[in-house]
Amino acid sequence: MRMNLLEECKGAARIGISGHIRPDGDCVGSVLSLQMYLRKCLPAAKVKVFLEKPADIFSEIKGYDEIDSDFPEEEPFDVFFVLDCGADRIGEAEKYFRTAGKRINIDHHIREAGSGDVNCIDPGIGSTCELLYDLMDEDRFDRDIAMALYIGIIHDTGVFQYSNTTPETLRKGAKLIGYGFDFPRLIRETFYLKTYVQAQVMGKTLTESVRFLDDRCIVGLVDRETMETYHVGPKDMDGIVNQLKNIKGVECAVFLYQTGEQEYKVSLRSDEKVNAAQAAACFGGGGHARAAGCTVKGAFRDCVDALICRIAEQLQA
Ligand SMILES: [Mn+2]
Repeated sequence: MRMNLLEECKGAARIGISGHIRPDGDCVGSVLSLQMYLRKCLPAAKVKVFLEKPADIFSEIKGYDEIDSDFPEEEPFDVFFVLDCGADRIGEAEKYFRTAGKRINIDHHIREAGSGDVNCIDPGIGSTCELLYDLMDEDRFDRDIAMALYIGIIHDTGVFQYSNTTPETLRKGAKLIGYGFDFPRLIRETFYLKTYVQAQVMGKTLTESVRFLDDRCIVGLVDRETMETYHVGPKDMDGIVNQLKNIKGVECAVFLYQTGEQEYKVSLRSDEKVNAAQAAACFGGGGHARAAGCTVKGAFRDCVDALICRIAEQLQA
């Protein structure tokens, strides 16, 4: 299960790194911390990150400006890393993965198998950054690496709030803030701060939300019209599902935004009773027990009915 990062990269002259489309804090933190770590430990190797352009709230992480989001043609890489997902979610970077000499997959999502030649998949760990922390040598950490790992950990644990936070997670967090970056500001600016329109869309979604199953399940929607009126995209809707979940009595929150005429992207958040990953898997999605996602197709009412039906089965079990 555990691998030796530097051993796996031994002799490699060209190393590529990628993560999932719509990169979140854990994805950006993990690809950039790995880039910094490999450059530091293997100075002879050329290390490069290929990733869909992340939100600019992450621009303070070292290496952000060097991220390649154009996916130019490149010679095959000796080693190619896929972090925080499988090779099916890396978008255009898949072409590098396919041709690489050695493929390495590091992830913490619930999956049947890794997609690499070497895999380190641990769904028992709260974030890919926490998993990378274990794979890296603490003695090689510096302020920039520590900050990148910290951002990933806070984003995937909801700032040490979700049940995926363990005593180990907190010990690692404690060690990381010892490097002296301004963590209260990072938490506020990358996790909590919203633009005015983001707050407006969240408010509108909460106001128009509907509860089902004796108010234990709540559904919120942002349709295309709203996205056009407010000029918001998927990145602007982060956090809405958590806000729905924070309503008293709600055991499962369902947030949908429209991606096509009859297509919706779904995020699920749940308490112990509902396994969100299991519900999402019914629609070809996945994730974690308490937080998962999928895409549903059809008329909105039918999509909601189907989702509620899966959740009801679990709530009533
Ligand atoms: Mn993650």
